[in-house]
Amino acid sequence: EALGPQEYTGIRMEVVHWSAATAKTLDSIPSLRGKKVFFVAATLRPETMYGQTNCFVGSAIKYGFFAVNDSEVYVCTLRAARNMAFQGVFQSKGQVNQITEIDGLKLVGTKIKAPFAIHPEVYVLPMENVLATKGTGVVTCVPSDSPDDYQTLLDLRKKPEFYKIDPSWASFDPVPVLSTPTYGELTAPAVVVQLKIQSQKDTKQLAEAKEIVYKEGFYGGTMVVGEFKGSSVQEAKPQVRARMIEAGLAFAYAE
Ligand code: A2H
Repeated sequence: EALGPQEYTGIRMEVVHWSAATAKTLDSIPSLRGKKVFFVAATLRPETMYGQTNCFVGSAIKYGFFAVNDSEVYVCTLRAARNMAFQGVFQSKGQVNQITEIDGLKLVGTKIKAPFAIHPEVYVLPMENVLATKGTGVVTCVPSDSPDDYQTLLDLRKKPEFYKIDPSWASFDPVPVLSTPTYGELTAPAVVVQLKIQSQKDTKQLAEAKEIVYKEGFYGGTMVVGEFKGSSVQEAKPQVRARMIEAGLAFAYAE
């Protein structure tokens, strides 16, 4: 774990269409009518957002709906909302205004916008290793550059009934975002194969894969998409982050 504060980027992923289970629950909450609702994903890799294929939540995690101002609502853990309140993210300074709470499992199947992504709208899916104690409890899935994300996507495709998902929700393929000297354009899938990882339960090998992929990408990677195509990942990272924030698609979030 890092010693200093982690500087995340909070990605605002607007809901396009609710899962049936959530739509039913939200129907009875008049204060949500006409509001824009956003899942907020916390990422350390804003430059990879071009490659989102899904968004992950933890099935057993509780998610709150928090009023940002008169027109917007954020979906994340209560823990993250408290941090956001301290960081001035909400209009009601320092205060958390929770409208309702819902189980992660029910959110699965919701369709949301994926800012900057080649796939502009993606689905919310379950991931077993989402921690309630880190970030917002919402994770963007970037299978090209995150071994955890890639393996989870493979698991979901292999066993859609077990995970209670419609196979079409996991049908977007990894999108090349950056090229690395050793592995080419799909670094995470290559390393998952190299380390013979079989499932998202292989947490030890996945931690090793994450280390390899991160080092390759951050120190040797070159962007292959977006405004900073051709730039090194190190150069692109703060610039993509700034662009997303300028466009109102993201905000700074630390913990
Ligand atoms: B990263 P750190 Cl492409 N539970 O974003 C589990 N994982 C979480 C999480 C939670 N509650 N909240 C955030 N994360 C993930 C992109 C990415 C990330 C890529 C490559 C590596 C990578 C797309 N997923 O992270 O423990 C998020 O995934 C590798 C470290 O604070 C976030 O950044 O270092 C990262 O873990 C934060 O983990």
